[in-house]
Parts: sequence; structure tokens; C-alpha cells
Amino acid sequence: MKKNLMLSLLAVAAIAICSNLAKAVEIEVESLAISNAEVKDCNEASGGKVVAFEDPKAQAKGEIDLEPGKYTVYFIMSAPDEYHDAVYITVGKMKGRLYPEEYSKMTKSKSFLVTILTKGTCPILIQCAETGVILDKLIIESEAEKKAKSEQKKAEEKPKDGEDKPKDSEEKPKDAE
Ligand SMILES: [Ca+2]
Repeated sequence: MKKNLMLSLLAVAAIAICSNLAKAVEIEVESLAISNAEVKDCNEASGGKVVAFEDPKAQAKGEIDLEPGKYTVYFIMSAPDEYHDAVYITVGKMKGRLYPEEYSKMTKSKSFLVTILTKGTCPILIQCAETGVILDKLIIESEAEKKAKSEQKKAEEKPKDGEDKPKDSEEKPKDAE
């Protein structure tokens, strides 16, 4: 019985490691090397801080290790209107121009697709396209993870008839011997 418990603990650990690997990378913009921009406190923001791009020369620089593959890149950000809403984001050699999906609230931006061909350190550069943008964090989500998520969502939506489905039915390993 002890052996079984050990095995199930190992399995739990393996699952934890795998799901951790699949997690989207979230980079607080305030944690990057900022120039010509101000880090500001913001209660509703992740990490309690945002970076305001009020200077056309504003930028944020960093780097990240990525496995080869396809990634969806987007911001959590806010902007006042369509004339003050755009930032350039460069991941590796690919550059995109992103802006929020809605105005005057902290929300997701449009996304762009990045392909990483070689394993290694990948430079990240965020540059001002229009002033007035407030950046909370940058999210880099692997396409494989996105696919897994949407499949999970589909599976959750399937049982339509009957009572409410229990949402967090996490199965914990039983300590019974
Ligand atoms: Ca933040």
C-alpha cells in the first residue's frame, strides 16, 4: 500500500511539473528595463503597477527563454481612445502593433502570432506607437496550450442537460493505506 501511495504522489508531482511547463508566460511590464516611461501604482493592475507610455521614445526591454514553436502574444493594457492606443512589440525577430480591444479600461489587447524557430534567449522590445498607453503585463501563450485550453472548454461545455456541473472537482490523492 505504501508503494501505491508513493506512485500516486509521483504522478501528482509529474502532472504539476507538466502543467507548469504549459503555463503561459506572463511578464509584468514594470519588471522590464524601462526608458522614457514612468512606472505607476495601480490597484487594479497585476503586481499593483503599470507603465505609462507618455513619451514617443518610451520603451521597455527584456528577454525570455522560449522553446521553438508558435506563440500568441498580447498585453493587458488600457488606452483612452483609438488615437492613443498602439504599441509595437518585438519578440525575437517578429514585430507586431497591438492595441486594446476596448477603451478606458484595463483589458486584453489584440494579439499577434510569433514563431520561434530556435531554442534560446529571445529579446523582447516594447516601443511606443501612440502616447497615452498604459501597460500592465505582456502574455506569451503557446499555441499548444491554447489548443489544450479550448479543448478543455469544449469538454466542459458538453454536458448541457441536468443539474449544474461541479466546477472544481479536483481529485486529491487519498491518503488511505
Ligand atoms: Ca503590472
